[in-house]
Amino acid sequence: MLKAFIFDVDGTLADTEMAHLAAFNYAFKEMGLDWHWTIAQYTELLSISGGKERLLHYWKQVSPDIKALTGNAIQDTIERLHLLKTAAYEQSVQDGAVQMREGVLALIQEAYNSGLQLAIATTTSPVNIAALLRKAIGPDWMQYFRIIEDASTAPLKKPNPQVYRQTLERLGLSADACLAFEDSENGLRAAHSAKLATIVTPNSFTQDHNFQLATKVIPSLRGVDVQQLQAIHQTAMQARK
Ligand code: XBP
Ligand code: MG
Repeated sequence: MLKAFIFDVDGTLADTEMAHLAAFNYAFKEMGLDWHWTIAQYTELLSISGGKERLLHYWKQVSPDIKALTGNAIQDTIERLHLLKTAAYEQSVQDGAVQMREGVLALIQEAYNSGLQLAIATTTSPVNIAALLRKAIGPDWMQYFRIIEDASTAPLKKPNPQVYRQTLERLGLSADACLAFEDSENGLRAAHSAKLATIVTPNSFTQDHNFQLATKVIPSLRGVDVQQLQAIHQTAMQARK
C-alpha cells in the first residue's frame, strides 16, 4: 500500500537549473575566473550531481595542471566558489527567478491532506531547498515534509542511492510503500538502486536522458492526482510479484 511520496528537488519540484547556472557564472566572475558555462556546457555538466563535484570535474577538464595545486588550495577555492554561488542562487530564488513546476504544489497539498507522508531526497544544498519552498509554500513549508535528506546529510551524490536509502530508513518504510519523483537519469538510477518505483518528469536539461528504469515518464505533474499515482504504484508492485 502506498504510504509516501519522495521528491527530488532540482528539475522535479521546480525548474531551477537555469538559476543555478546563472549563479555559477556569477561566482566565476566574482572570483575573477575566465570561466563561463553556456547552457549546452551546463547540460553536459549536469551529468555530475552536486555543485561542488561539478566544479571540480570542470576544473580538471580545463586545467590538467590542477595536480600542481595542493589539495587544500583546490578544496578552498571550490568551497569559496560554491558559497558565492549558493548565496547568488538563494537571492535569485527570493527575487522570483524560479517557478514550481506545474501540478507540484497541488499534488503536495492533496497528498498531505490525504495522509501520505512526504519526503525530499536531493543532492542540492539545504539552503537551496529552504529558499525554494519558503518562496513557493511560505514560512511553514517544513510542516509538509516528514523527512529531508540533502547534500548535507547524504554526501554520496546521485546516482549513488545513499540519499534514498537514508530517506527510507528515516521514514521507517520499505521501498514498496513509496513512490519517488525524479527528473534526471542520475536521480532515476539512484531511486531505482534503492528499489523505488519512480515517476520521471523530464525537463529541457534532461529530455535526452535514458529513462528506461522509470515506472512511468510523464511530461509534468499537471492534473496528476493521488488516486492516479496510487494506481500506477499498485500496477508496478504487482509486476514485481
Ligand atoms: C541537482 C543537483 C544540484 C544542483 C545544484 O540536485 O545535482 O547539484 O544542480 O545545487 P537534485 P548545489 O538531486 O535536486 O536534482 O550547487 O547546491 O549542488
Ligand atoms: Mg533533479
